[in-house]
Amino acid sequence: MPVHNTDIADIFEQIADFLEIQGENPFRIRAYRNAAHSVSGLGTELKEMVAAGEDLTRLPGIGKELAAKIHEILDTGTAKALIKLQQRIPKTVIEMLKLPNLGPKRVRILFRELKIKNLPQLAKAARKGRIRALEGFGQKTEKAILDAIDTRAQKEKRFKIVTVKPTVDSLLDYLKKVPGVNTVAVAGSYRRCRETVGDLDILVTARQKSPVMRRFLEYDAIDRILASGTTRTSVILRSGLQVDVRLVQPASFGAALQYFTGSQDHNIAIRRLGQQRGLKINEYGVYRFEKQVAGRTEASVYQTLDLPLIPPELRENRGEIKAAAESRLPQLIELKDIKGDLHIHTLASDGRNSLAEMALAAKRQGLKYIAITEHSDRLKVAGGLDPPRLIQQIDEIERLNDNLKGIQILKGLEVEILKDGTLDLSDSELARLDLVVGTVHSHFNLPLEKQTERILRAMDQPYFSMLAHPTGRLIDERDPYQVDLTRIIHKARERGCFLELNSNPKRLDLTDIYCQMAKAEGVLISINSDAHSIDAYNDLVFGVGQARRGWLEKNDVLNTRSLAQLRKLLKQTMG
Ligand code: DGT
Ligand code: CA
Ligand code: CA
Repeated sequence: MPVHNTDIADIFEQIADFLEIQGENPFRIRAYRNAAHSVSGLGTELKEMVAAGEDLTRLPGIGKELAAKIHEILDTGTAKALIKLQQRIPKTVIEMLKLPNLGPKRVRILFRELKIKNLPQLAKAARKGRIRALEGFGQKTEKAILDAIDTRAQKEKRFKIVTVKPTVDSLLDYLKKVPGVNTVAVAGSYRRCRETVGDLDILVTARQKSPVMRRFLEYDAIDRILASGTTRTSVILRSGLQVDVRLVQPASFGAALQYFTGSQDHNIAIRRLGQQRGLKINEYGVYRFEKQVAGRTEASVYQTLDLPLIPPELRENRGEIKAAAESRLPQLIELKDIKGDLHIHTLASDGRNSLAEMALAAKRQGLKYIAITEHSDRLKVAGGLDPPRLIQQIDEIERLNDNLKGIQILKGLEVEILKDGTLDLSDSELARLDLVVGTVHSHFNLPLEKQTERILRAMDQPYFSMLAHPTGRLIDERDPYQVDLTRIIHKARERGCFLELNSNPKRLDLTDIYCQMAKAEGVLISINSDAHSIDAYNDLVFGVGQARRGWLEKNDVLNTRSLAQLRKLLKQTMG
């Protein structure tokens, strides 16, 4: 991983925090904080300055010792000084510093006197009334600490995109209908298609005297109002989701949309590019001296930097700005590019609709083909198919294919990858199928090496087309199992098989970074719904969103191919 200035600044800040909790010399602490400030404000990457042989001690706030630390961090990604401090004080102690009423001095007392190491322990001690007894605390502080922890917990709760989408749709619709409203747009992480969102950021333009802010306060799902003003209103909905609505001037709309779409890292990089050209970029516009030169549209903001509009899903400061400058932005995949769905269940295993219903619903969605992939024998809890039932289903699919127009059904199976990496059915049984989708549904707790070897072995079986939901994670419910996806991706390339991006909004693995990695290796991704009922096809949009965050283009995705092309590609994985 390349080390950026922000990483270095972050390490310096952490060192300062630790030193402060230890009660070290204030001058030393200040030196680290100054250095962090100086590093994060630099226009050039330190990495490049060092490569060019520049003397870092010429930078403000950087003496010999700190320059050496910068070299160390650039070389190793971390600083020994920080590691040493972390051994003495748990990292979670630092989190307590972020509460508004706790400075380093108080955190030091909590840690030393009550051995409190993290926020949950802090909350517990506060509830038991143990904190008020400490020197310099008192009952009022104790209560303030508890309140702060509660607010924080609320703030840190993130919402899956699928639970937020209906709210967004209904809220946008509601606001658009208010008299005088011209434009309503959602920004923030929602617009960037992140898999979860912390809160919603909505922007509105309206004619003067439009009652839009007042009407927003009457929206029926509101639980309480956090702030209400003429240009910004913040509320918490009954679901617990926070919504911020901002009323902006039309001349600033593009700048506000750019700013509030984020990500923050992307914005910082954009602002810095502006500074290099003598431009000030903020949520109101782009300014040269005091004169506004852009901001009515988002494109106009990027244009002042000679950049094309960068799709929101890419705005994570992961190379998108450089790609834009070099006219190498990807032509991101769109929902309409998806021609079929290669992971579908029916009543025969644990789905809720029949084969014919699933096929007809797919056709209504505009899909050209689907693959039926029931669970295999050993997944009894999900109605796994034994060989005779599989043959029965194959016959049924062939009969349906003869009668259906406009949609073709492929014969597949979601086969269990057993603990030793073999598959749940024999080669001769699998050979009858068009595709085999391998899955891990058991032994989630194997150590990294074992789990990886297990899956690699499965991928090496003669009949193996695709690895389903490659990490098994369920957002907020189950962590990914330990697996080395880099090796899995290499294997997929070597073997010519495919990886699934599972569109179920709880899953959405592959994640964006691994999509990018697979693309770089030339491994095709299949964006599947893993449908268990006809409405699950609607989830494909979430998979496409994640794929866009992973820079995927139409050509990087298996199920954008025509049926004939797809059959050819699948055949290569079978036998
Ligand atoms: P979330 O809500 O946690 O899922 O993530 P975002 O990205 O929606 O973050 P949020 O709601 O805190 O702020 C929306 C955008 O506004 C964020 O992506 C970038 C921009 N923004 C907010 N605060 C700052 C800031 O302090 N500096 C900069 N440069 N941008 C900011
Ligand atoms: Ca947000
Ligand atoms: Ca926000």
